[in-house]
Amino acid sequence: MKLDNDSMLLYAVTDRAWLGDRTLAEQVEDAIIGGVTFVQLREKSLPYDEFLKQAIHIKKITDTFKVPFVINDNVEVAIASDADGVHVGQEDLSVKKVRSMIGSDKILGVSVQTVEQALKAEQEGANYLGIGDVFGTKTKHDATPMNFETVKEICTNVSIPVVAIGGINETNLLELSGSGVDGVAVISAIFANSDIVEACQKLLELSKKMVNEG
Ligand code: TZP
Ligand code: MG
Repeated sequence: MKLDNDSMLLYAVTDRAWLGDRTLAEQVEDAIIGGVTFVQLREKSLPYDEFLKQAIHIKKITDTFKVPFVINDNVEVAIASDADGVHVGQEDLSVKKVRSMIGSDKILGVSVQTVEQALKAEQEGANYLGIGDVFGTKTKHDATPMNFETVKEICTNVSIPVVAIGGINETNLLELSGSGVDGVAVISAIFANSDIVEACQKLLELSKKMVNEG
C-alpha cells in the first residue's frame, strides 16, 4: 500500500498507562476527533485474546473515521483483526518476513535508528518509517536517542514517508522544522492529556506548520 504523506502528520500511539477512568476506545475516538491522521495500537502486556478484542474494537472506530490503523509488533493480531497493517522494530520479525505474512496491500511501518536500517527497511517493503527517540522520551525506557543530523540524513535518503517519535509535545514540535519528517508520532502528549481532543488539535496545527516550514 502506498501511503499519502499527510497521513503521517499526527500519528497516535496508544498506551494504556494513561487510561484513567476511560476506555482505550474512547480515548482513540477523542484523538481522531481532535485530528489524528493515523493510529497504532501498542500493547506490550495484553494476552493474545484481549489484544485481539481491543484491535477489533478500535478497528471499527478507525474505519468509521477512515483513519489508517496498525498493530505494534503482533502480526497475528494484525491479520486476525484485519487491521490496515503492522508496525515493527529492529528486534521484531524481519521486514521481509512480515511483508510475506501480511501481503502487499497492507501497511508496514518500521522503526529505524540509522540510515542503513532505513534504506534496508525501504528496500524490503516498508511503507513508512518511524524514527527516534528525537527528544528524550519518558515513555519507552530502552529508546535510543537520535540526533537531528541523523533525522535529516534518513529523510533525505528515503522516498517513503517518515514520522518522528520520542518526547514530542506542543513546546518542542516546531524544533523538527527543516528535518524533513512528514509528521510526528506521539504517546504521552496525547494520551496523558486530560483533554485529548484539544491536545490533538494543537499538535496537528503545529505539525502542519512544521512540515510546511520544511
Ligand atoms: N519509540 C521510540 S520513543 C517511543 C517509542 C514507542 C515512545 C514515545 O512516547 P512519548 O510519550 O510520545 O515520548
Ligand atoms: Mg516492536
